[in-house]
Amino acid sequence: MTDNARLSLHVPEPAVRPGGQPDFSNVKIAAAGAVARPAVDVAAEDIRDLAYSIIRVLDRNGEAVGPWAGALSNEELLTGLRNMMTLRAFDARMLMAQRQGKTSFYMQHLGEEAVSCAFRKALNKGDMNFPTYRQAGLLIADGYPMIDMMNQIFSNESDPLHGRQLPIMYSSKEHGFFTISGNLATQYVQAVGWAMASAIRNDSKIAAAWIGDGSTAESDFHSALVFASTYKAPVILNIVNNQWAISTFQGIARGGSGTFAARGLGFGIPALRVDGNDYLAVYAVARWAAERARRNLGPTLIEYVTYRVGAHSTSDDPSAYRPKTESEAWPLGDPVLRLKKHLILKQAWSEERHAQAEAEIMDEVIEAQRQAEHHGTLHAGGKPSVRDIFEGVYAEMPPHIRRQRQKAGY
Ligand SMILES: Cc1ncc(C[n+]2csc(CCOP(=O)(O)OP(=O)(O)O)c2C)c(N)n1
Ligand SMILES: [Mg+2]
Repeated sequence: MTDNARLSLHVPEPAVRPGGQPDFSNVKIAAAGAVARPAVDVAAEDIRDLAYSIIRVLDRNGEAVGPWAGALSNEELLTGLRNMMTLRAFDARMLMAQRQGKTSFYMQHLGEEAVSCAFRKALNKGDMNFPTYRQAGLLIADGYPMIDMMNQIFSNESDPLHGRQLPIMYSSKEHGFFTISGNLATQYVQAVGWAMASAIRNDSKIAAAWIGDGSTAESDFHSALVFASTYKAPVILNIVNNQWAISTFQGIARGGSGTFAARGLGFGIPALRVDGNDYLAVYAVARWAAERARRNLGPTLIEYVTYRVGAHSTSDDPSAYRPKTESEAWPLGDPVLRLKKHLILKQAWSEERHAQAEAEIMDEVIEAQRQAEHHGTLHAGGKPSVRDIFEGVYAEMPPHIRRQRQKAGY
């Protein structure tokens, strides 16, 4: 007979709680330029280390260094900076609009702007994103009109989705932005299925799946990886690790795995970790993965290491579960300030031009908001017709819905 241990569950705990000193000593950060850039047809097992390191291009001085640097011109970087600044200004105005009761709900991207803005650049027209609620940068960077986003947020008479979706759950086939599903992780199975369909048709279009750190605990995440790896689907599997899932810290969903990227290795999927606050690194890695998919080399898993600076949503108060100063201690800095510093160093930008651009962008956002509000907000002005509830959902309307429609008088 052996002595049995007293059993107990291991429940991971964040390093600090409100009132404590923020501590990110657990986040091991590689020096910018230190991680190799393998050929796109590399085998997953030959780049295992890339799932545990962090690919970075911008160093502390704002210089772009190493094998992942040099992929973008100054002009492209200036556009990238403008996109991120636009997303930030858009967020600030919509957060305020929610506080003013013009919409019931909003979710911002503060600190995570580089992920979606830089990623969009790696895709072509016709490729399809399956995004969550924290990738509006995909739309902004693709030139989707802000007024249409606002009309959707206000659920007004010009809402492109006619009030049938929650605020911020945008949809645009033309801009490669699949209708956002509130049920997290469904994006993964849908994206892999879409990519498989593209390959079955011998098409050239690729898909991108999006998920947050917390949502990787959903079984859909794992099912999607089985199909993606078995059939070598042309898909980019994105995990945005912003350290938090509402009030749950990333350690809960990560479990015993060293990193989220490392989850890909068990499936034989090449997996990379990238500095999510580094516009240049995000773009370089996304393009690498897109090239693999386009060359029919199969899926790539990318973990973006970033930090959710703001609240989860307008219904959340992070001071209840993390130190107030935690975002200031985040070691990877701010994506807008880092790209700005880089462009100033290259003499392609200046403090004055930045301040001027900030003012111009805010004017554009305010003007779009003025026009959107003209079409109505949550409690004022034009609304979608009740008839719209019944349209565009079923190819053939079931009898019970038809009866409801008749009862409603439409
Ligand atoms: C399947 C499912 N379970 C639970 C929720 C409720 N929920 C909404 S957001 C969220 C946290 C998600 O965190 P994460 O995946 O890290 O994404 P983040 O919000 O940090 O971008 C949860 C649990 C949901 N929307 N869908
Ligand atoms: Mg998260």
